[in-house]
Amino acid sequence: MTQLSERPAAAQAERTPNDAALAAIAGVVAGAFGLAVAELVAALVAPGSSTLFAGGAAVVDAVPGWLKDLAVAWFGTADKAVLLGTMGVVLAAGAALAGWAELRRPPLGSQLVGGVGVIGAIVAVLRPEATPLWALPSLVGIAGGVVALRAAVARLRPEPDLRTASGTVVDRRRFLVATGVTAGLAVLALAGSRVVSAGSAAVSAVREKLRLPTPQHAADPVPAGADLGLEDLTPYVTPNRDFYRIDTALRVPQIDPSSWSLEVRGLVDEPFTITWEELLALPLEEHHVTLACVSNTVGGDLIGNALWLGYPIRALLERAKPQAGADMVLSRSDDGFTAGTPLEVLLDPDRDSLLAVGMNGEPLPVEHGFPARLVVPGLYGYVSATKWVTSLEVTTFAADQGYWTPRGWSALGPVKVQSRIDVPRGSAAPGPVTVAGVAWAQHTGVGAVEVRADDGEWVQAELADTVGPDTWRQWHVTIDLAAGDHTLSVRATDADGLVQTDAEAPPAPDGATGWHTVGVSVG
Ligand SMILES: Nc1nc2c(c(=O)[nH]1)N[C@H]1C(S)=C(S)[C@@H](COP(=O)(O)O)O[C@H]1N2
Ligand SMILES: [Mo]
Repeated sequence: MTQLSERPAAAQAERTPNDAALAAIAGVVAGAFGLAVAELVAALVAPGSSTLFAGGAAVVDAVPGWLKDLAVAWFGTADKAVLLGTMGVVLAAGAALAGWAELRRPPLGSQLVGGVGVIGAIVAVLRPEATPLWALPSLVGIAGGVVALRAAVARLRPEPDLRTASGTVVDRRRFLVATGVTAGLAVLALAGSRVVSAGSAAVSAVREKLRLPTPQHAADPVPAGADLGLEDLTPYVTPNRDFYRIDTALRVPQIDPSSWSLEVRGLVDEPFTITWEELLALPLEEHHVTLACVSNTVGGDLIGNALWLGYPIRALLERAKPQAGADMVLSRSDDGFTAGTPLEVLLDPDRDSLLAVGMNGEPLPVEHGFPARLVVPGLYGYVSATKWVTSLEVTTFAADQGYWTPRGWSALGPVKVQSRIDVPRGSAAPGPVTVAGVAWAQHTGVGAVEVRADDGEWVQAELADTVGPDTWRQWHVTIDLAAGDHTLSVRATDADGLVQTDAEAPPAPDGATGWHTVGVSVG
């Protein structure tokens, strides 16, 4: 009896709110274990087939254009981290709920885990590059998650208390051990998946060792006057590490060049496939081209200028002999992304469209499309700049569309004339103030840039040199500013005389317009 008064068995047997919290924790740990198991299986099947990444990629694809814009506007290129973080929070909340449900209404928690896993399997199998095997990671993950959940929650069920023979007791110590072991196994599974998918390290190593051939046709040298070298002014050539990155790939495709090839097919008389070796043996060219993203807002930085090494897309298409009636080339990436580019643009002998393998003197960085991507002067990236490209299909705009077109973006995406003020940033001393920035109108070229303070007269800026119309141009001008707060505006005119409009338009569906303005406090 003394024992009973010390440890009332009846009270022990009751499911306290405490046990509900423990069940929720068990749910989160079991969920993490299931996802880690899925990662491990995915590392063996295909990197993209993991529940997390297939799910994330499906979310990315389902996102409408305006939401993509908003995400880029709010989080910039951290949008992927934000997406994965949000998914993590939602999944953790769901897993906690599953733990609680498994305790209160078994087997509801197991069913929840199974349901989420089945959705993961379906979504994975529906990925553009998927095979039926892609269901495996989620299915094995369900098994792992359910076993772990049931094992942990079973420990929260009252058992006969051996000490009293009559009452029951919940042994929380055994629960903690079971949960701890599951958490440990989850970490092990995750580490294992990282070891198995060390392929990414392998591809980086291959890239490091790679020596690209010298171009048959070298780029025109950058004139000394192309870069004004002003502090805070964007450099004329963007270093690779600073080059903006925009793509739908949550996991950067890892492609060993020895297994890469490009297929040219569709409405052509002579389809063919070219290997990496064959590509590098062709006469390569180097050109400076400024690449811009259609999602760039006025004054934004989703734009960069690089020296690209590659083979003319025109020559590849001519070899395949496009048929009459074709008007579009649908380029496809290893990860399923597609871009629809006018055939006419790619065949234009005056436009240096490249199947690029090099960027600023080195192989393409893995996140910029290694081993090969497209670069087309004058078009936004979403309709032209396919990274990790594996096929060019000659087709028609009537029959096919690129990735972003059904998501609210225009089928055609010529770059609009734009300009940006980089200097001054925020404040200046009274008197003559240097105002400087960049302007672009790829493939047409920039003809003039004007700046004004407040509602004053437009003042002509001096244009820096450039290698040609396919890159942006720096500009600068000195303006007298009195003490006080001022607003500086800039507008460019392209080489055809088209003046940049002040009408403000958002990025969707075919590129933002409006003048870039900055505030300066002088004093
Ligand atoms: N495979 C693939 N290629 C892609 C994309 C993508 O999502 N996937 N995005 C395009 C877009 S919208 C842009 S603006 C450019 C950006 O190229 P960068 O990341 O090298 O700057 O890549 C293009 N190529
Ligand atoms: Mo883009």
